[in-house]
Formats: sequence, structure tokens, C-alpha cells
Amino acid sequence: ENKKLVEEVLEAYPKKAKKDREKHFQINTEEAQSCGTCALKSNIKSRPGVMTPRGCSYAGSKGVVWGPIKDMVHISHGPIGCGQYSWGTRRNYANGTLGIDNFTAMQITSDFQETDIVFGGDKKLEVIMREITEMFPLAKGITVQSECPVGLIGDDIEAVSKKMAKELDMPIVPVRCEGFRGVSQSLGHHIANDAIRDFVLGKAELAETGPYDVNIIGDYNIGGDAWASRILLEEMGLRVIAQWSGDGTLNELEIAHKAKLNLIHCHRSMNYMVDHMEKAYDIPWMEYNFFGPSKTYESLRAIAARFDATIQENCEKMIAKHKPAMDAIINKYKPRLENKKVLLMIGGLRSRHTIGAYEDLGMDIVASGYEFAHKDDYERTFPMMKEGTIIMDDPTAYELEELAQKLNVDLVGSGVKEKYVYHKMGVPFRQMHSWDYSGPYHGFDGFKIFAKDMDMTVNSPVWNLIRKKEK
Ligand code: ICS
Repeated sequence: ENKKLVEEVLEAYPKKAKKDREKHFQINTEEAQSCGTCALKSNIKSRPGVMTPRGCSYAGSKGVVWGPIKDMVHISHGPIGCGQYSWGTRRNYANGTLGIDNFTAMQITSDFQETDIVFGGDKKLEVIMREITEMFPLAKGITVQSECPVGLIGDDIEAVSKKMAKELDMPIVPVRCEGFRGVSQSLGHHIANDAIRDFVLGKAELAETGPYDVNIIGDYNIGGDAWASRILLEEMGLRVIAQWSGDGTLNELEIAHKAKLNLIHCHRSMNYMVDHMEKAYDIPWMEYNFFGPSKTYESLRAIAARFDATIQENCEKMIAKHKPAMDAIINKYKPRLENKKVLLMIGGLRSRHTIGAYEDLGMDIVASGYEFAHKDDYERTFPMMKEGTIIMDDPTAYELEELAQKLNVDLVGSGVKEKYVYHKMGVPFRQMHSWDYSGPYHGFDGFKIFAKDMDMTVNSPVWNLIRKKEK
């Protein structure tokens, strides 16, 4: 039935485009699961002429991985636009004093002019680096986040960074994340991971190590998510020595190799690092999911199982302590949200990681899609979804709109680019990148807010007013 629906939507395309886009859809069947994800194409170039939801490499490095490191200054190197439009949009919260030891809410750009394109921007970059150390004496380091023209004109940011690191006596990290590299922001994650590996990881030591030292990897503290996660691990008796990269510091990047276990939330954006630390430092890693109580209990227990009886007892105690509050939230909101149909389309992780939280509230994920997921993400997604649901890769704006209407969904969860179209259609919508300026959504603290937000959105009386007007 859903297969026919997808076919109908794709019918509007010219033959070649239809054939191409067909490969990015999969109906979740046992057969599809057993063949792996052989039928679903992902991580390939978006089709020219249709509206892709994807971002670029620079977004993946500056916006996602490096940007949240709060005590370094990240230079958006190139023309003004990339810096301006990536300024403060990702809600990666950080403690500290703005401009003193926290630069996450600032935007520093080399603001390329025509002369920089013609004669090169290297000289300018040196000047900016000196200015940064004068203006922000407590900045611990600098990164250079390359925008497209830097690669096109062949500037040698590596040489500048090396020279200036010596002169200014601080880590200066050149990152080759020019937007044209790769097919989405995903390669930017990889490039940023490689730069962490090559320039900072292992560069500092930890005075004292312990048996319970862990890293949080791939939590960017969107709306305070990393804080809501960290307290759970600490309540269990673990010591978080590094938090990557939400509310993170240069030092946390440098000492992470001293942990006993890497705990990774966003596998898509930081799997490269946990792989590397496993190979180079023999640190095991495991994935976890702190969206919704079911997944949180499951993850906490799996994490505790990696440690001794003390931690395991703490874990059970803690679950017993929080469970009544979680049950109360479910009892309150489930009757209002049960069987509501949800369509999700997010970046590379949340399209599967948030499913459990919706299901805890009795909601039904009928379709889920990613902007830039890879094969390994889809392999993790298929088993999480119900038989017959639609899984989409890099869906176009048109495809999403048509599907949402044909599936008659009660809620769409996606990003700001999508949001207002659905509002105008009278379809309840939540931003699942920024949490719609709410959050956190991780952990027990987060679920309380998640449930309230979904109820507030789905059951708002305003949708009926819009829908009636149409008729
Ligand atoms: Fe990972 Mo928006 Fe994360 Fe994921 Fe990643 Fe992005 Fe955001 Fe989205 C992200 S790192 S910015 S969990 S915090 S690039 S919401 S894959 S697309 S689903």
C-alpha cells in the first residue's frame, strides 16, 4: 500500500528523475531487512533540479563538530555569507562568559573581498590570528574553517596555521572543509574528525585516571542535551572526562584518549573518532540512545553492564528512582497522543534515535528519512521501524509534502526549511534539529519537555482554524 503511495508521488517526475529517486525509497519489509539495505541508495550526489534538504561540508565541520568547542575561536575563512548564515543557528549551548572563555555565540570571519580571491587570503589570515590573540587573550586555540573559495584559489592554510601556531604559541588547526567537498555535511564531519585526530587528540595528559572514566562522544548539547545526559552517567557513578563537542573545550579533545570507554550518541558524525581511538588507544566504544525512557533505561543498563556491580546497582537504583516520574509523564500524555501518525526527516541520527521516545507516548512513526545518512545508518534504522513503514533518503521538498498529505500524518518532525510549508498546510510540525527553541530532549529531564512539546503541537486548537479556512 505504501509502495503504491511512493510510486504515485514519484509519478510527477520525468522518467530519468523518477528512476533515480526510486532508489532512495524503501518500504520496510522482512525481505528488505534481510537483504541489508541493498535496495536503498544513500550518501550519493543529490539530483540536480530538485530541492535537497542537505547542507555542505563546511556546515558539517564548522556548524557541527568544531563549532561547539567553546574556548577556541573558529574562523569562518572565506566570504561573509557562510559565517553569517551559520551564526548561532545550532543552539549548541555552552557555559562560560562570552568573549572571555566561551566564543560559541560569536562569529569571526575573514570576510573575503575580491582582492583576497585574486591575491590570496593567507596574509589576511595571519593578521586575523594575531588580532584574535590580542582581543581574546584567554582563547586556547584557533581553527580555520575553510569555505569554498579557499580551496578553489589554492590558499595554503596549513602553512599559515603552522607558522602562526609557533608565533602565537597555541594550537591552530587548519580544516579543509570547503563546502564543495563530498555530497553533504557528512564529509565535513569526517574531515573535522580527522583534524581532531591529527592536531589535538592525545596532546595533553590527565593528572589522574580512574576505572570509571568515560567520554561522551557525539553529543552537541543542543538545547542542553549533553548536560541532561551527563548527569545520568554521573549519577550512575561514572566520571565523564570529555564531552565532545557540546559545551566542550580544547582540553577535552586533547585528553579523551585516557578514557576507559567511549560512549557515542551520534554515530553518524563521530564514528571516525571512536574507531580511531579503538585502534590507536585500545578504547572500546558503544552506542547509546537517551531519547525517551525506554531507550534510556536500555542504554543505561547496557552501559552499566560494562562496569562492576557497584555501577550496576547504582544504575538500577537510579532507574527505580526516575521511573515513577517517567510513568507519570506517559500516563498524562499518552492518551492525548496515542496512535498519532508521525513523519520524520532529519539529518543522520535522530530519524531513528527519536523513534523510541515517540513510541513511549504511543505515537506511530509511519515514515522516516535522513538528509545524509550512510548505509550503516540505514542498517540500524530498518530494525527499529515497523513493517510497511517508508524509509527515505535525501527526500526532496516535493516528495515530503506529497507524502505527508497522502499519509495524512498528525505530526511532521523536520527542520526550519520545512516547517512553515506544513504550518500553511495546517499540519502540526516540530523542528527536530533545534527542538523548536525548546529542549533538552535527552535523558529524563528531556523526556518531560519532549512529551509536553509534542502534545502542545499536535493538540493545539490552531490547526483546526487553518484547516477550516481552506474548506
Ligand atoms: Fe548527529 Mo541538524 Fe546532530 Fe544529527 Fe548531525 Fe545535524 Fe544536528 Fe541532525 C545532527 S550531529 S545539526 S545528531 S545535532 S549534522 S539535528 S547527525 S542534521 S540528526
